[in-house]
Amino acid sequence: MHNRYSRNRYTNLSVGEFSQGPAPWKNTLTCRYTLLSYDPTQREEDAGKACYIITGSIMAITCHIFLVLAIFNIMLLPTTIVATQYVVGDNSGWTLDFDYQAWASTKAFKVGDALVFNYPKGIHNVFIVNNNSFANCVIPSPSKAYTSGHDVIPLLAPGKEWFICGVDDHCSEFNQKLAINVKSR
Ligand SMILES: [Cu+2]
Repeated sequence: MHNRYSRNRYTNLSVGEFSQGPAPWKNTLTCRYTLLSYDPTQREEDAGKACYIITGSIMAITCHIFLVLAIFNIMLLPTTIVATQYVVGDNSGWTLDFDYQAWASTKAFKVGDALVFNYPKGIHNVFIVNNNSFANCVIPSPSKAYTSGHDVIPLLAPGKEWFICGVDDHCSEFNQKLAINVKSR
């Protein structure tokens, strides 16, 4: 704020928005001519003083609104972008003979969420596959496997996502596969 009525109160704020906004002298000039055209007997000097006060008040109120909005935004932010990490199979983790479709049916996956596959490293792995590979348990190239035992896979786009274990016949014989539907936020 460059306005002399608000400068003292807002100089200490370091928030960027507060140093911007319309030039106060423009508001004041417009205000002065408006006042003079309503009351031609009013002296230019008095109109100017009145307008400095009016413009100053408007700017001060605007600053307050910006400040309140900024604080409100900061408070709101964590609730609007919060993402959920879903531990696949909960305490059972990523394992054999678990009904992952039943598990998934109770969840509402959204873009920005993530799946966490927990399993003993070396015993299982995770592949992101397409619909056909999911249905027929087609194992992709080993280089595409997640193998850490604690694989956090972000859900980046809305739509269907398919996951299978690529170890031995875990997918085909032990149903170690998961299909989910990701909704946009
Ligand atoms: Cu497995």
